[in-house]
Amino acid sequence: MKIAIFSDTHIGFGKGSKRSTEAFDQAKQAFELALSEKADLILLAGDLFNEAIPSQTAWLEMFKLFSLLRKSGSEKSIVQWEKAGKKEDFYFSHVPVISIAGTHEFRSKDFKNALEVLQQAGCLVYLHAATAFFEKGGEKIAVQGLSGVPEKKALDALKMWDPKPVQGASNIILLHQSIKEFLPFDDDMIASIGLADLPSNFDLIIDGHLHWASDKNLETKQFLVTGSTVVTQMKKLESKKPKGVFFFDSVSKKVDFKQLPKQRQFLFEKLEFKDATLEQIKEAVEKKLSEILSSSNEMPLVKLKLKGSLTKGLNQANIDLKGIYQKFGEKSHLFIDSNFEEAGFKQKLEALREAQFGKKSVSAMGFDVLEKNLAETNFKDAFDVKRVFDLLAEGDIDKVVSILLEPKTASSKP
Ligand SMILES: [Mn+2]
Repeated sequence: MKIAIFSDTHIGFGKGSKRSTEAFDQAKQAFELALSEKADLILLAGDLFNEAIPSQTAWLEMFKLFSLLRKSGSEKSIVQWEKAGKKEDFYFSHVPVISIAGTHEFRSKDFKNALEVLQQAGCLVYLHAATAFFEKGGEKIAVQGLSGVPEKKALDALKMWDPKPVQGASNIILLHQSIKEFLPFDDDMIASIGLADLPSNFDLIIDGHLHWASDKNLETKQFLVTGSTVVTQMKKLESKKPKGVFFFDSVSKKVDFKQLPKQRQFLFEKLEFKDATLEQIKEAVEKKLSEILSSSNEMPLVKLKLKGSLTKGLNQANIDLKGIYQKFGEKSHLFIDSNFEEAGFKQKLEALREAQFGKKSVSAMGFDVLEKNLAETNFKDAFDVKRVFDLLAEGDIDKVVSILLEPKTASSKP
């Protein structure tokens, strides 16, 4: 079988900005590639949507993507879903799709997530600590998936889930978590799973979440990071890897990559200064931008990182680059990130690290603050913080009170 694999389409990303159609345009190309390559099955590794509660526009775009599959049609097929002894059959009249939810779709157990809605709409089969079986031409594929969970709980969730390969099938795992080896620093809040924690003896382990693609053949496992289909985080690594779709051949076990035919170019450059004046900075920035934009595609994303030291008396707040934004803003989506050394450097570093989390919603930031404050008390996981937070956000005070009053039980299964 030929299996198309992609993830992190982030439908709804860039809402209200000049880039509002980009997530859809590039996701559409990924769906079209899966169709033109005649994939027998599509696997998605989460963050289909950019928001846990997508807007009507985002829903409309998502359904447009699935109607592309419906239009192209295929023979009728069944995907069997199985979780802890429970079974259900899902019927497809287009190429079947199996997906997990990502961190962007994560909702605590009192609420339904967007993937459950897509499943009921007949678009896909949704997995969370569950397995999906698909058979075609005498071949059987077993896909086991764990949807994205908060990073610090991820290792425990993986251990509790403990998937085992199914005999007589090609075995694939779908995850949506950070992996320690792929991050520049060690922090359990950001990644608790390392490559050694991943189960062995599967034909392929697929991970969404990290937005730059990577295909690694490890001794006992083949590990594939799908990357996103749209640039959202603007990390340096994202500028090095094109966006696209992977194809897994279940017989040869080989993975192939096909690039999206038309994708927004992303250019990332670093400029380093020593005791620089404002004029020197402006001059160097202009020169660099003229140089890289002379040979770029239409309206590329450009991120410039400025670092080093400033001349005496000049500080970061005085670096006014408005004129540069005006001059180059018509030819590019320009982002200049200046991070010069000065007093309070440590706090700056901390802020930068926080920013690494990417664009967060106000409620996600609120939740982080709450978690951090609780970590400094002797609260010790007395209740499920995310669950209580979500219920409070929805105004369900009665349920919150009953959770806070109920005696603590063993932590629930993923
Ligand atoms: Mn993502």
